[in-house]
Amino acid sequence: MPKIVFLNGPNANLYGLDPSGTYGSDSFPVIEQKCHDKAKALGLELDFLQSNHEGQLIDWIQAARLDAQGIIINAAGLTYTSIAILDALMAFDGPILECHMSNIHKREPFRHHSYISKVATGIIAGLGVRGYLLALTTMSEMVGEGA
Ligand code: DHK
Repeated sequence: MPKIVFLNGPNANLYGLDPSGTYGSDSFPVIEQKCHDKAKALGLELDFLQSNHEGQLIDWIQAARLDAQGIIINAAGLTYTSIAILDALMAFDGPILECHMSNIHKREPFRHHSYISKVATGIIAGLGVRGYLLALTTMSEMVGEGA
């Protein structure tokens, strides 16, 4: 069964609690459950992880080199600042999908440049939790037999 690591960066644990509704109304545990349900239906093993700490995210990316076939990542605010996360991702061999709940290109200019995009196989933004599920479906095709 292919293993996918789905990484969520700082403040993702607050999704659904933001009164502006930028990240939808689903709480982070609900999003996590939806992703696990989808992964199960697709026959994927899923590590769905969240940290507010850059180093922890880097450790998980490095660990993924050993036993994961793909990475999906929403590095949240670190998307725009972290060359260290970019470097860690560059050392990963499989497909990498960059995901954002919101359409970052519709938002403030400082959200328009992503370091992750330099290494991402593809990018999904603005589709909320649907984008996460789409990323899992796409990843399943990418890592599947004969993909
Ligand atoms: C999530 C965040 O927390 C922001 O820092 C990013 C991203 C956008 C999202 O849309 O999922 O700018």
